[in-house]
Amino acid sequence: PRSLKEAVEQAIPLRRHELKELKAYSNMQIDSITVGSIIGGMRNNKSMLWQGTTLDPFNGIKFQGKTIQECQQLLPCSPDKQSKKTEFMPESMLWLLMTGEIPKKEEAFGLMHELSQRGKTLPPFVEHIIDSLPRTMHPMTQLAVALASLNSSSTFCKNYQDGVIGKEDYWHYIFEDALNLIALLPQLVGKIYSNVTNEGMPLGYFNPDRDWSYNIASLLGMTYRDSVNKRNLTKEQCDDFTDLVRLYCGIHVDHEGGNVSAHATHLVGSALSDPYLSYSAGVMGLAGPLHGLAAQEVVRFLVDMAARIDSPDNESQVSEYLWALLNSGKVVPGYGHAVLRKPDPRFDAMLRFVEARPQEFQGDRYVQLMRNLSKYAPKVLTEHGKTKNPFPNVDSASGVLFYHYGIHDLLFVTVIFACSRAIGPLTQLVWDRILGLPIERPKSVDMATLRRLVNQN
Ligand code: NMX
Ligand code: MLT
Repeated sequence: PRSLKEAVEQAIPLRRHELKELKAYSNMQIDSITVGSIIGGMRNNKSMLWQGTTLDPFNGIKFQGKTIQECQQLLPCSPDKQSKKTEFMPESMLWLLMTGEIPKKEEAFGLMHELSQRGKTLPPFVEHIIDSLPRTMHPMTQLAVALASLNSSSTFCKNYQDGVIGKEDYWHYIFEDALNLIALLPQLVGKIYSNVTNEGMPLGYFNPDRDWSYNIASLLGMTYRDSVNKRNLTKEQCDDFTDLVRLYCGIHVDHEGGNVSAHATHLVGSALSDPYLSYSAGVMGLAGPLHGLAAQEVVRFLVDMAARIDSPDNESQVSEYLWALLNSGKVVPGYGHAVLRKPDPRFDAMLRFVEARPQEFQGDRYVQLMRNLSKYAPKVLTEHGKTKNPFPNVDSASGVLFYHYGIHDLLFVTVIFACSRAIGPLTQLVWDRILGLPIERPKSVDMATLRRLVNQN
């Protein structure tokens, strides 16, 4: 079977040709910029080329034109799950985003093995750096530090500095670094998690014959091995947890280019900072409470609310809690979106995971509250009248499902988000260099200029 790199090489001529054709229209105006956009977070500006995913306000994300459900039908699952319908591997999604093609089973398995070979061992200096960080430091900060430190092993950085590569060939080295970074994530997050929760003692093992998500689950101590499975989960629950990681990491990869983590990665990469530095910047953006950190905030808020209400079914108590939160000037985490104007289809996909396991989740008060909230909160937010989108976003459901299986260190939830998010923005970074996109440098204006422009019109 073809390797991912061979498949990318086959896709290059067409994309380079398309870009060349588009360059002929460089002066054609296709959109206009409003004052509102300049002072309002550049909302709706079409100003970035992004190939892997697109986002429609009403229908949500598409991955190379495919909906989540189409991806669930088409993308290969892990080799150990062939007999049972289960979640696709994020490796298959990586292939789809990079090439625009659904991988054949053997191609996806080949990529799975390639990643596990690349990710077998964490460089000792990175282990030392993580060990030297205070255990109380936020795990997202630890991840960003560790990722940035890997810059010293960047093949792009080395070859660029040696001056031995031409612009056309940058992408080969960016590709190497991007794949190595993605491959090392299970070990990186396992190391951080064991430091934060287990005094640095490993919670599980890296298995080079298994898929990326299995290794994430294993290094979090969540696969079924009696010796390390301290949480008394059954084999089925452990397998379901691994499937949850596959689902979660499969659908959080990307959300077009404008979200903070993707945009930050792309922006920093446009200065030819290597993928480790670029994605470290993306992770730092993901660590903000209005972006990925909402995943952690949602669980904290559900746990707190559950302690203050009689039952998850008590709509008036839930509404009262929400109003108190809003009146104190806080946002309802997990609700609202800068682009979406309907419930997030990724949220629906997480709910389908719950609905497929009624016995498992029926007694979980927090999960029940999360589900009820998706009916109650839109009414309160609509009455509150500020948010343009009163519906649940992706972070509404995810953390509480990890919590259900025993990931109780809430600050850690966003780190699993960061594993997934590497896949989309790093794919784009490879394509940025294949297409030779320039350094990103938008123009800013001061208030006086803006006033002058307003008066001219
Ligand atoms: N709760 C309370 N107020 C909200 C909410 C919310 N969930 N969402 C938006 N608003 C407010 C917002 O703060 C703004 O108020 P003000 O005029 O006082 O500044 C007003 O509604 C208009 O905001 P929008 O234009 O609807 O939203 P915007 O595009 O600015 O922000 C989010 C999008 C996602 C940052 C915002 O909806 C939010 O803060 N949500 C809660 C945090 C969250 O769940 N973030 C995760 C997003 C997904 N992710 O993974 O990144
Ligand atoms: C994301 O997945 O990045 C979030 O939904 C935020 C966004 O799209 O802006």
